[in-house]
Amino acid sequence: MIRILTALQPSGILHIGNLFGAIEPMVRLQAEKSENLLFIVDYHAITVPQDPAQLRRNILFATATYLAVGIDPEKTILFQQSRISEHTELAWILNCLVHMGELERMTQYKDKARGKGESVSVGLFDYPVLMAADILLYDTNIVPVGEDQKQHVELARDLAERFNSRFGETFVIPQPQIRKEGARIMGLDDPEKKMSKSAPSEKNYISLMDDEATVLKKIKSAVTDSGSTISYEQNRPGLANLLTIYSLVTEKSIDQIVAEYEDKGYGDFKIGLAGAVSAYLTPIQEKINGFLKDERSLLAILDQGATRAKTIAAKKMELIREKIGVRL
Ligand code: ATP
Ligand code: LTN
Repeated sequence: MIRILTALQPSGILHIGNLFGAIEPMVRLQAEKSENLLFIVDYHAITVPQDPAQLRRNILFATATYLAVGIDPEKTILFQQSRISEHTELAWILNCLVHMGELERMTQYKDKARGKGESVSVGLFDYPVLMAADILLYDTNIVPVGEDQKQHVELARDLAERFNSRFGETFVIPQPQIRKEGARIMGLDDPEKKMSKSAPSEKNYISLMDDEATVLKKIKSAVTDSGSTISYEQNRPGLANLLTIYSLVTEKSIDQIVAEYEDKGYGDFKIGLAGAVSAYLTPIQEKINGFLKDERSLLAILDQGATRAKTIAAKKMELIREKIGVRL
């Protein structure tokens, strides 16, 4: 059986980039005959300071969001990373295989460490190793992620190969799966960089919880270019990004949307797009709020997911301990 796995940080704000790059592909994959795992990487989240009460709320919010967008906890093992201690245990073993240089090369680390000098946390540096453990522990075949995480999945592959050649066949070599459309939704205020919740301005992203007025305001202020016609071209990155979003929320092709706006300008296009985004988000928001009202059910779903994940992880960890020689 093919195993598909992905994870997201419980960072409070989830934006449409996260939704289309990472969560939606998981919803679609539920139709396949595979075993699917989706989890909330709370131990990755603490690589930057977190307020404990807020972190707790964010974990529940993330759970509610996955359910709201169509994750079915019967078809997908939905759980919290910190509940399965094997993740951090395997990370330690992989720490003893990974090279400093490999981690120093990681783009995300370089971006996040910038300006922090010597006070950058070891957790931030080690983040990709915990991620490799997340993936390898479950003999994962496919890892659907956004483009920015490809380098981390490649490290997981390298570590799996290194472990296998040193200790004998143990890990499956995982494949990253990057969706073509939506793999990289760009920032509204800066279409050269990916949409990101840690962007300096809120105008960078559309949060899943943004109301209609906010969506309209953000889209109206989105950077485009000095042209006036609506067309999809590489050298018009702002407009191309908006067209991609339009296509994702309506499931219409970009050509179809371009045809609809043939005789219209940016003003009409942006109003149309804002309406389409809100029409897409409103039912999701209602569902999220509904799930959040019933905390006990959310906790029960996470409990059930943890039990299922633990069974797989504990068995694999036994084999790993045996391979490295600590199991007597
Ligand atoms: P930050 O920018 O603060 O690091 P983020 O917004 O990139 O956070 P993550 O929690 O790092 O969010 O990513 C969660 C998932 O969403 C990952 O699989 C990532 O590849 C995907 N993702 C993030 N941003 C985008 C984007 N702009 N377009 C498509 N996918 C994205
Ligand atoms: N680093 C990823 C989250 C993540 C992940 C994983 C994704 C942690 N462990 C395992 C896929 C598989 C991120 O920030 N998006």
